[in-house]
Amino acid sequence: MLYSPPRVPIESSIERLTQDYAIADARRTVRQFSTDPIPQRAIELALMTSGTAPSGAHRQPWYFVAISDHDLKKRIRNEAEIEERDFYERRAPKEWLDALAPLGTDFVKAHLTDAPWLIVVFRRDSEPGPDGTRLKNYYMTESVGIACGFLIQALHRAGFACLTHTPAPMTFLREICGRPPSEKPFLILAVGYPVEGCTVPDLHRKPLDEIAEFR
Ligand code: IYR
Repeated sequence: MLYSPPRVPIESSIERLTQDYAIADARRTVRQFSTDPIPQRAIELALMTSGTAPSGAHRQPWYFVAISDHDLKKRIRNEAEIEERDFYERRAPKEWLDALAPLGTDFVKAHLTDAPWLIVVFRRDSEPGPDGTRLKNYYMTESVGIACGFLIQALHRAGFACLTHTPAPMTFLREICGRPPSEKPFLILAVGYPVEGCTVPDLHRKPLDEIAEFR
């Protein structure tokens, strides 16, 4: 199939990239969410954008369970806090706890019930093939990671905040969401508006010359 999008004049490309960078640079991960609702249509549209990500052999190895039901969110919070308490109080090495100290995180995960939406992202190891066979997927982690990047940017551009949360282990999510063993929980994305008076750490982003070089 022919693909020939119109060529964008280079000055327009630079202008768009400059504007896009300013928008992206204004994004901050938020840990304190308002309970104000967001309509399902907004989440549907962001997920459609996420689903345009490139993937290994175009197998699209992602699946999203978007949850606004309070009881389900509460179950996820309860299970996550059990794991997180164990992490903070027993499993985490001192070096890791020191790295987290500036973020001020602990095992209490209020965002899991405050945020109007939790998007649980699953990584699919295989797809149904012909006659009951299974087709193996490829580069699942890379593909799902890219899809999550698309999703986070789409939500940010729409004016929503989010928090990527990866309780470990996350297997309880498969059961709560009723997903099959061929899917692995990848992350939980809490989505909403920052609570009034929300604060974020005063962070520094590495400048270009620390993250890239040109030869
Ligand atoms: N999953 C834990 C710990 C945690 C780990 C990293 I790396 C972070 O950037 C933030 C938290 C938690 O959610 O608290």
